[in-house]
Amino acid sequence: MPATLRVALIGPGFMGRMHAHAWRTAPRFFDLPVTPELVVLAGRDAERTAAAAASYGVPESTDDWRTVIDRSDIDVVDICSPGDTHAEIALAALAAGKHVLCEKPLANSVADAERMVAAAEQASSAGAVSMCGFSYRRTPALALARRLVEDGRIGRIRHVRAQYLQDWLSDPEAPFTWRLDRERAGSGTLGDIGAHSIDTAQWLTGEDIMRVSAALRTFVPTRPVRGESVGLGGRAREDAPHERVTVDDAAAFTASFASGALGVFEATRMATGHRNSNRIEINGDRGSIAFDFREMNELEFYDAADPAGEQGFRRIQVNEPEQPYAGAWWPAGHGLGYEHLFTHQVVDFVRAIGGGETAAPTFADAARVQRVLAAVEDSAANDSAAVDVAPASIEGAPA
Ligand code: SOE
Repeated sequence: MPATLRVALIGPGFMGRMHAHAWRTAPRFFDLPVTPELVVLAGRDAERTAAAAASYGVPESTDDWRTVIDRSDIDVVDICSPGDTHAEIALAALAAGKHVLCEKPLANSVADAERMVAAAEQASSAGAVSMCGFSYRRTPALALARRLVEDGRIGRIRHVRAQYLQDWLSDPEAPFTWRLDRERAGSGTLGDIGAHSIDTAQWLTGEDIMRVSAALRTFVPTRPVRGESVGLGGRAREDAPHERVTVDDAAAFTASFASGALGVFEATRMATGHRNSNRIEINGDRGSIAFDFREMNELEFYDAADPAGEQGFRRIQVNEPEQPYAGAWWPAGHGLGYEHLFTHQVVDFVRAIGGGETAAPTFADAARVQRVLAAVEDSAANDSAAVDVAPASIEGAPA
């Protein structure tokens, strides 16, 4: 194992900035088997990418991601660009023997996701590690929830209730972005944030979603294009040209898990007042867990074995050294934030590369989320008819 792990970051936007922060921070707080080093940032626009690289502390930049794949001094390709680029970049990087961290959702289609699974399987025999960035798995409170569920503390699972609520599109004059273009984003709210809920639910319960019945809505069918036409405060001028929204603004679906547990899921960017409320509650026959990202340092836990007269949800503050990730940070009770999830993600990824632990979610896990997304879209297009989640067609097969 070399002393450093040289990283190429693709995508200079919000996620690229977040990942850059994580790559820089991880070795300063956690013991890692190898030290990551950010080498180059790739983006479509040379000037913007160079400015982002300077601001994020990345020494080099390029407007052609292909050049980083060809470089023998790059060990890791970290993909933070829009969904329509994931498959092409990941396949090229894996073929070149790089380790790949890819933002969620894994791809824009099940077919692409499964090609990525096959490529990751093949590359893994040559030592390449791949992982999908479902970052909420790295919230200490959710990692603790998983431990409790795995240890049987809530017993047999009956209900999963997941809501991911945002409101940044509730204003009909909020400008068009690539996230509203099906070609680039694959789907809308469903794939962007609903995918997080699906992954979290399957991971926490250890169960697959087998069947869904869904409805999708696009409440605002066109939006003003960004730029000149958008005036002060980010609102459109009256004469602004509009672009058609080709994805969902909101998704709602019920789900059956493998054991027969019932799920109710809701994802929206139209829930006024909710900037980023990512909630999940799971009820088992021995207890419950409940989490809301707005209180990300806390987990609610109900234990039906508590003595009569003392029962009730207890609020566990997840900043103790005994709890996942927390010991590497501040003294107990001092709290963590959104950016810590990404630092933890880098830690787990680098440890997997160092040979210690499995890199999860694997591309196969993420492809399973993709198949649930496809089933939801299928059901919504068929008047909410129940749709079975398709089994993997090529999971684990060579490319
Ligand atoms: C969308 O607004 C977004 O940035 C998602 O893309 C992220 O995955 C989520 O963590 C926060 O919201």
